[in-house]
Amino acid sequence: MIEHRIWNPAVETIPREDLEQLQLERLQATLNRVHRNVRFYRNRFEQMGIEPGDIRTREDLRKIPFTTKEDLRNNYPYGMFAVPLREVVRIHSSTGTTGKPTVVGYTANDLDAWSEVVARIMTAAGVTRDDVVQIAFGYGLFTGGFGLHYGSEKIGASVIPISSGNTRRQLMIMEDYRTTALVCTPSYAMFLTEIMEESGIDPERLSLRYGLFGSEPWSERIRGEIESKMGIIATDNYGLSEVMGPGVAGECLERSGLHLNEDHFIPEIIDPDTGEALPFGEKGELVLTTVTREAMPLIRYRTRDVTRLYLDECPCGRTLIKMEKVSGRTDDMIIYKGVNIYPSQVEEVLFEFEGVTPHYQIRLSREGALDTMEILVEVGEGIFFDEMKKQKEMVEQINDALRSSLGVSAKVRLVEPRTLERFEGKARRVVDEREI
Ligand code: DLL
Repeated sequence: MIEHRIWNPAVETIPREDLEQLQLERLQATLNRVHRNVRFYRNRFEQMGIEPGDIRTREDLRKIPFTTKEDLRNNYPYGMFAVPLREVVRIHSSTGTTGKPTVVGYTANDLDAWSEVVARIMTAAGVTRDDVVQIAFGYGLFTGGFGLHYGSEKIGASVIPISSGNTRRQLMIMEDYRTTALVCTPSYAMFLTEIMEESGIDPERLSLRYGLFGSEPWSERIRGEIESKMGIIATDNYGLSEVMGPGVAGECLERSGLHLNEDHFIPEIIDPDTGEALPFGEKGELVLTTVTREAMPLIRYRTRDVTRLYLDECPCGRTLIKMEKVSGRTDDMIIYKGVNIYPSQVEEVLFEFEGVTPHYQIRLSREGALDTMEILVEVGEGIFFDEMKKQKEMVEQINDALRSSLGVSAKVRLVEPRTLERFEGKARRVVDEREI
């Protein structure tokens, strides 16, 4: 029997009707606030001929156009703020790879709300005040470190704010300080397990019980590996800087979907191509509206993350809606010879093969007018030292499997154990060298 704990039962087990009422009230207040204080939204409402009072139901919300990352960039740095800067007590920024980053502001109340939602996901994942939590997310403009930090302190756990990197030191501290809960990206957890193996650290020597991983997509296979190599229960948690940071949703110990903190965020699922709402339960792009934020409320923000929402009777007792593990981002989609491919689809095919490690890289390049896709696959020692003939057979089998599942062929190359790059933060699986 799993023992489930709930941080804020009044909200997390709220009857759905009451929740919907609460959401609508908070939505009204948010719409009034942005209408009054954010020029971007006021202009939008005027263009559409909408007053905040016209939005009375969840369906009405669909009348309001989406907010996109582009909108945030156009209003760089503080144009989306709904309060004067003197009310803002913290500033974070999203990890933009191109162009200007997006700026995110928090009032003192926003920081309280943030700690509250993170306290919920941590409790759902098994952490209590008796735990020693090692936070190996970067501390800085990235929301991972600070977000998890204040949530952990709120529940009264002993927090080790070690930040990311310096892997051997992480392991020494993990052992000596008797860390019971590890918080980082799944990629970094994988890397830690490798260094554990290399340095002969037996998980039995550690006190670890829980791992809370997020900030990037990860498959069930990776979950299985981390759990068995570290001897822990690994849960997934989700969030994004633009709408707050970590704490938007998190798995309970059932590990069957992430409970979304709906009293703070209203989720919708849309067709990423048409922007139309999809029928409940279908997979598409997640759109979030914040209903409690003061400094930077966002209405119908397009996350670009692909998932599905559903309601079930979770044995943990939470009534909050569930979100399936995010499988990837719409903008991670590779268009190769006219075919749309997600890295997670490639991963699924690769992981079917025994001897393939969870490390791979997809490289796209252009030779003349021709696009080429090469997939580097790191294999275990057993395979690598096999005779050439066996390796060739494996390459052919992977090629066939990729062709039948994706409809395109790629050049597969097996590479030696521990040769592909490892990551302390989010992994980068695709290297696209084609000129656009
Ligand atoms: O990654 C916030 C965060 C920190 C979440 C720590 C969880 C733990 P950004 O850097 O703005 O913020 O990146 C947000 O990361 O839109 C997703 O594409 C991806 N992402 C975050 N969590 C997950 C997850 C933080 N559990 C972007 N599964 C999001 C899959 C995730 N993708």
